[in-house]
Amino acid sequence: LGTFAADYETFLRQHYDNPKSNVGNRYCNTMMVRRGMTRPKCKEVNTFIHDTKNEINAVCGNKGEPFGNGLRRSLKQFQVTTCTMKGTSTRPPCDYRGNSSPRYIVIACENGLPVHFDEGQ
Ligand code: T3P
Repeated sequence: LGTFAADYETFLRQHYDNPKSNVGNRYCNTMMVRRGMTRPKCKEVNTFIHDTKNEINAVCGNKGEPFGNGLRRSLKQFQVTTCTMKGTSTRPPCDYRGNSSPRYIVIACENGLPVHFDEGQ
C-alpha cells in the first residue's frame, strides 16, 4: 500500500460509517472500540460520516471548495455523528457522548482522496 492509500484506509476506518451502524444506544462507546480508537489511549474527539464513499471523496473534487490552509470544505451538509469523551482522562475504558447532526465537513485530501478529518461546522 502506498502512503496515500494507507492514509485513506485509516480515514475510512476512523471516519466512515454508512449506513450508520445499528449498535443500540451506545453508538459512540461501541464504535470507538470497534474502530480501534480506544487503545492505547482514548481518542478525545472523532467524527463518523454517514454517507457514501463517493460523496465523501467528491469533497476533494467538485463537491468541495478550498478552505483555509490546504483544506477542503464540503458544499453540502453531511449527516455525521461526533463522539466526544465525557471526561478529561484519556485512560481506557473510554466513555463518550455522541452528537448527531447535519454538518459541513472540512477535510484534507491527498491525490484526490481524504486523509484527515479537520472539523465539522
Ligand atoms: P484524524 O487526523 O485521525 O482524522 O483533530 C485531531 C483529530 O480529531 C483528527 O483525527 C480529527 C479528529 N476530530 C474529529 O474527528 N472531529 C472533530 O470534530 C474534531 C474537532 C476533530
